[in-house]
Amino acid sequence: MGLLALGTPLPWDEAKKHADQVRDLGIKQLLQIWNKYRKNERDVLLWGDEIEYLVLAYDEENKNACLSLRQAEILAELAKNESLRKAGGNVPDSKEPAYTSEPLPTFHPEFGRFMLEATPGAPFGLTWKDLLAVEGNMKLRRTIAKEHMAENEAPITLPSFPMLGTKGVFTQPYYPPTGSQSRSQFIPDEAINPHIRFPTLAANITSRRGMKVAINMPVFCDENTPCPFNDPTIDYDRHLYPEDDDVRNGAAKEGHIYMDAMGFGMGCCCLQITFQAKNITEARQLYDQLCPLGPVMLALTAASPIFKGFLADVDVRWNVISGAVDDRTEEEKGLKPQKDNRYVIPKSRYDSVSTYISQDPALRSEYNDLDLVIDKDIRQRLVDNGVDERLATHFAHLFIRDPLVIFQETLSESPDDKADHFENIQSTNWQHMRFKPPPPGGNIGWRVEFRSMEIQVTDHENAAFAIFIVLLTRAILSYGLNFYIPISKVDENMATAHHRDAVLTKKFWFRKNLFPPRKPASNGSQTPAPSCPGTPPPVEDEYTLMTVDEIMNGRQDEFVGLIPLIESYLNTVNVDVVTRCELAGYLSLVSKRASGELQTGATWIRDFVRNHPDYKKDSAVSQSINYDLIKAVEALGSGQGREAGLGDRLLGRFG
Ligand code: GSH
Repeated sequence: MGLLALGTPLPWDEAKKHADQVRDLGIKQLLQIWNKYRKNERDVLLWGDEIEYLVLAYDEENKNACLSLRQAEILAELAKNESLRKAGGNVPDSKEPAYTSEPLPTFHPEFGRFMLEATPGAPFGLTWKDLLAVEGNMKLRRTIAKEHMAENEAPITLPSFPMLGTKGVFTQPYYPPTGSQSRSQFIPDEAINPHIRFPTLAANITSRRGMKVAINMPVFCDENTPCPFNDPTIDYDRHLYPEDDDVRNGAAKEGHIYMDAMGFGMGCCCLQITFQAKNITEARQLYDQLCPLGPVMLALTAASPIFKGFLADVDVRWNVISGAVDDRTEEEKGLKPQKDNRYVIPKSRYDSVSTYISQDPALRSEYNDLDLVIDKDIRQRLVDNGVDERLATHFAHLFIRDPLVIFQETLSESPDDKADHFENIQSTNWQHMRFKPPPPGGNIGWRVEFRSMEIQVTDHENAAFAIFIVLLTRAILSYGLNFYIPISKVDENMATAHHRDAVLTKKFWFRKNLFPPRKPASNGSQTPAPSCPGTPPPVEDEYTLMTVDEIMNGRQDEFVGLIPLIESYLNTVNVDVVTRCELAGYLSLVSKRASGELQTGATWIRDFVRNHPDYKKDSAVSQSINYDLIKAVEALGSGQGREAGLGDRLLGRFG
């Protein structure tokens, strides 16, 4: 989350009148960036991670683990200490230890007023020293966050808070579930970050789509779960807002956990990795090559089996967020004939990527096999101004969306040397990869963000997945690896990743041969090497269904596996023994998650609930189960409980 602009936000009825103007200014800004930075060259690949936390508040008297709504106060405390340190002063009356790592991590707000986000403070490089510093830096972030919280508060890294939206008390302080911004039956507006961007986003999504968001996740049917399952927490008789009619008009589906607010989605936490490439070409290559990995890594990092107090029949957060910010109208969803809207749009704003963008000859046109909805005028304008067709198409696709939050003041300011209008559309296209042009005026390059992974309970796991992705990018660039499959298959994989225990029970489309064709011998002979392709094989022959185990660990002689591939990359570079051992530990965690030797967070949490003495085998997660679960999650996150065997199945006995 970057800097949050301030101003007077327009309600949807006003904002929509300025949508074309914002798009126009946004493209103008994009073209300025393109002209200024497209030839940028840098040598160093930099990267950084973002960790999102839930802030807990325990009510020990009632044995209740709640969400603390003190985000603003905690951030203010953090900022106070940070600025004092930057000024070189001591922190008076502070129990703050002298941190040795510089620069210090930085903390940011997120959508939930119960969330924090932390970044390393400065990007990591690619030295082994930097790679090995990742886990320590993540631990430091957790420690610093904890030190700026009240005694009964703690940061935890869990993608979704199990009790969010339940009937009991799940926030501190408590607020009844009302509020004109979300109009939710379950989550009070007070649980949203009060910065005006967030309530406005929530309200304008509802206004734009013409009803509240409706998120239905399948319930996990246990022995005593009522069947058919009708979510018992829905109040069909509430008459506070016109949107209360939604449930009377069938918004809640049988057999599903029903959620009705943006907070259910954007209140979830993830682990994101951003890479700065050496130039735009490399950024486009990384964007494409990491794209097919998105769903696989979602399944492998699955850690969200509970929503609104019920065990779900899914393990991941993705579709909850997708539904939580789906601002499409009935017309755009193709449910009504087109009258007021311009397009039928197959996906939510938060969804999987729909088009590859690289200029790599390995990108066959058959891979971009979705019927992409684009703004043709915008594409033409970009092409007329020198942007190549592929990139122009990518942005023309993002720009089919309306800007959701427009600050009145920005409409009359000069758009030059800024990116606010461009970012208005770009950063509310929450796809599983993001291609990020350099912000004007700074020294940041072309970046790519990998966004699908779920946050993990411990920093060891978070570091393992971050390091895995970083090493994979190294292998991709150094071997020129090719992960392309038709992008429609990536969509299919995204749906597959949601299945309970997909990591062990499902198969994902994946490319069979990752290596580029061998180049003709450079001995002057004109005869191509035998493997040099003439006519490429049919695209369908290039990919097949594989388990996550096969993708990660390999399949006999047929498929090399990503971890052996990374290992062979490490064999080609100069790594000292100690570093190699440490890296092996991280890779081993990823490998064992894929093989099932270790559990995903989702399976571990599900087992914890199902084995709890208070669990009635009816899918319901009670306050007492939640309390014990959260205590265990917090203990693991802060490095405790291992000697008692807590988390062995998640991390391994000696992990
Ligand atoms: N927490 C989300 C997840 O689990 O995938 C990702 C974070 C996110 O997308 N946050 C929203 C946002 O707009 C908050 S409304 N972030 C800024 C951005 O995407 O540029």
